[in-house]
Amino acid sequence: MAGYDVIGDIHGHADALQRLLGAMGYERRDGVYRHPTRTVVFAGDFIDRGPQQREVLSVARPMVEMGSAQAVMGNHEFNAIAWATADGKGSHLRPRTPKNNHQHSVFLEQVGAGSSAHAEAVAWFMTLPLWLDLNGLRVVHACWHQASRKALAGCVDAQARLTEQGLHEVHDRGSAAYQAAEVLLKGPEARLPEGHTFHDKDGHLRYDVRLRWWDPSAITFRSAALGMEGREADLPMSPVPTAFHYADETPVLFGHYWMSGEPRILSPRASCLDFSVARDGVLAAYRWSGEAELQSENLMWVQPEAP
Ligand SMILES: [Mn+2]
Repeated sequence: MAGYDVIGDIHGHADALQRLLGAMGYERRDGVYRHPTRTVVFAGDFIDRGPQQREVLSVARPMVEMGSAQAVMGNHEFNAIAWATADGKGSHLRPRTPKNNHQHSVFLEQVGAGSSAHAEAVAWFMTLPLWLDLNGLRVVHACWHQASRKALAGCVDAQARLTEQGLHEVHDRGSAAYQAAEVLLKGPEARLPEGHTFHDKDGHLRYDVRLRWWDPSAITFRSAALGMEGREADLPMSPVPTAFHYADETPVLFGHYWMSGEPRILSPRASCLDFSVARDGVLAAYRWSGEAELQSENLMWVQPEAP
């Protein structure tokens, strides 16, 4: 049985990444971190914020190219590709609006917008699969969802990598492929029952909630909604759509959700590894060795700053 060390969202924290690799027994030889018996799987979101985004790519990319790691695409790699790709109608797949430019500015400054390093980074992001179905373990950035994977069948190759045409298709708002990519890379949402809304932490009126899809006990809007931060009572106790609930035997690991507190397993078959290294948290990994049920004792983590 292959051993996989799955690493959550890194967001430009290269020092933490290298300390985590070192703590797991990876050694850098000829510029590439390797382990005698184990393989890293990156859960996506290498970039977007954090002080060392280029350095993160210069650690992760050679590992993937030399076979000591695999990786899936995060929503921020997806957005970076779209920002850099012409839509054929005079704009870009991610339009260069002031808001989108601002969101992307830290990456663009560090990599140099339009530089060869920028082009190389985007080309590498395009090689990342949207999911990995390994032997006994699954990895995806935000949500494993069979119907969404099926809806993307015409947009990806046999390794689940977006094709050039698929990339354009997943940016066609309203298409099934667009929705499916949103679910896998950004996570599922559900529309509140008629007449219900809530205000998010920025005071914006919301009609949809993000779902705790990994928790089989999250069956009402109130228990399933993420990020309510104390405003759960605003939500109804009515049943939530359960189409996104993960009920498969094969364990799945993912990132994306900015969890806080000490890393822990959220559910024996589905658990998040993003413990917010870019927001006063830690960089976490799960060391998998074939078990069907995920165990908290297999988690490892490091602080963003060296002690
Ligand atoms: Mn993410």
